Amino acid sequence: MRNFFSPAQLGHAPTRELHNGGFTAYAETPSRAQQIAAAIGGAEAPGDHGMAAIEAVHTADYLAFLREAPARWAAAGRPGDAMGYVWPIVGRRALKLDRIDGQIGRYSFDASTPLTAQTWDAAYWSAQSVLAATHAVLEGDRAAFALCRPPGHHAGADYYGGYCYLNTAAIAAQAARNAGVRRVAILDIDYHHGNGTQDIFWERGDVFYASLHADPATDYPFYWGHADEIGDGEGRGTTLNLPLPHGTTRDPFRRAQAVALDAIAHFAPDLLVLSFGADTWEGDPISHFALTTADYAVLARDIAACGWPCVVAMEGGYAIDALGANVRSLLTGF
Ligand code: OKP
Ligand code: ZN
Repeated sequence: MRNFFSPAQLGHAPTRELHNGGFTAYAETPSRAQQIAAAIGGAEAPGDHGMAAIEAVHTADYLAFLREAPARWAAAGRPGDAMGYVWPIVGRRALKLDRIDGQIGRYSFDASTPLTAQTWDAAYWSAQSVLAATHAVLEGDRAAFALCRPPGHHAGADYYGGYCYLNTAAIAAQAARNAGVRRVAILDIDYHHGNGTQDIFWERGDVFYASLHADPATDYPFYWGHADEIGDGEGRGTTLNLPLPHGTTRDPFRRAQAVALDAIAHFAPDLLVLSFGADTWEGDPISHFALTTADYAVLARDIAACGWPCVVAMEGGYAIDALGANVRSLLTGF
């Protein structure tokens, strides 16, 4: 199985995040990607497919903001990483504000996702990695792995959050659609709900989104991922949320995944995008499921047995020392 990663993805290295009332060291570190690359025996550098596939998912004003915000933050005399501190509540007027803090509030949803001078390049190449994997699958490979970092599934069409800036799974799914693939399913097995992916395809009947995740009643991102969220309009019924309790082990996780795979089979996709997070692992420092390293191979075999061509996009996983082995286990299952 080919895998893709660009060293430019390592440049993004925020120093800290706001969490539970205080600043903590940033959990989504460059070393995550280095550990994975080493464990899977290296990765191919992706080619540059340019902006079109990114612009097919994200709005032009949001992309301009992402590229320009760090320089504007510095110009405002601020030290360190760009971070927000005020957000509009749902239903406020869509004001066009010039002040950098107002814009950060407009284009993000949390305080755990700073912008640095290297963020745009890293996110851009994370997207190029998933596009390279998508093209490998479109050209006939059964599966390909994109070592996406920063991750993507919390980023919406015009917002960032949850360590995510560009939604790599959505970029892959939309690129496949634009290349002529009729129906695409996204299965998200990261510990957290992929609110950005859900929002992007909320009213889309051609892209199915299914997610297994910690119950948003207890876990980030709180405001999305509840079982009654099923999509709307043409997308009504093409979103499936399966929240799971703390302590979830392999068998209940595997049963929930089987429910998702059944729903996806009923949808009959021509291609699958797997948003894979290893933060469901038993020792993850910010999560509360209890999967083992060997379990990932079992889950991957269940997915591969469905027979859909599959693009795997890396999402979370914060137990650095176990991350490589966990990703290797998943890829072995394919
Ligand atoms: C991103 B992905 C813990 C803060 C938790 C952010 C969670 C983002 C998860 N230091 N808040 O889905 O793995
Ligand atoms: Zn996660």
